[in-house]
Amino acid sequence: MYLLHIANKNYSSWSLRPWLLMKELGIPFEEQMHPFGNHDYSSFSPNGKVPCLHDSDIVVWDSFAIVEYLAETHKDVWPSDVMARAWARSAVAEMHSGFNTLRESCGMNIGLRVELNELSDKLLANTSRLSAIWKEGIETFGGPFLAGHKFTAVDAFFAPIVFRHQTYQFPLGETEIKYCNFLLTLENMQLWQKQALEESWRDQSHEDEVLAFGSITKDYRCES
Ligand SMILES: N[C@@H](CCC(=O)N[C@@H](CS)C(=O)NCC(=O)O)C(=O)O
Repeated sequence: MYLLHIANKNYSSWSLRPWLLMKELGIPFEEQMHPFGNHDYSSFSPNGKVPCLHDSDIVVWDSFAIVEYLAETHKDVWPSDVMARAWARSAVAEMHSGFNTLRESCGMNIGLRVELNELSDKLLANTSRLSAIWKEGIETFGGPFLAGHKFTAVDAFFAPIVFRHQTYQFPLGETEIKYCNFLLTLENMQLWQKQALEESWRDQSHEDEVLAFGSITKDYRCES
């Protein structure tokens, strides 16, 4: 049985990716939660970060590597169509190595609703590129998922952005907002969100990150 090490569901965008992918594809796994601030991740993860997947004595760290490891034995990780697969891999790679302003100024904090202090040019450049990728995927491959009619790794990689959009409401087009609303209806997105809201841990650095870029208008989390 796979063992997936993750951190707080409220904050850990990287943890969400493999968790959601495995849930959506029906790949059985156990999860182990390590709240930020209380644990030394290097005891189970070579780079001291989550997510980290253990499969017997094989250890795979980094969300992209985990997805590729799973793809070796699970054919539905990537789209079956060669063109959709090439597009999905490119979009995942771009997400994994880019969108720095969006990540920094709109950190994942699922329980909050936040009014951003400003929509900087750099943030708008990120959101407009995001819109272009999503629109292209949905229009080219027919939706409702980014690379066609099935949930694949590319949806898992952008799922944290869906939660970020729910929190910060940065500008997106009609097609992209429809995609966000659709992804939020998935049972496993709802399960992750429910568990995130039930967490009582707070990590000050993640809380401070939000306050550096905006003001909190609502907090749906249970009491800390
Ligand atoms: N590129 C890595 C990033 C992993 C990462 O930054 N994880 C964060 C949590 S979301 C972490 O473990 N932070 C703890 C630390 O840096 O000490 C991936 O895709 O898995």
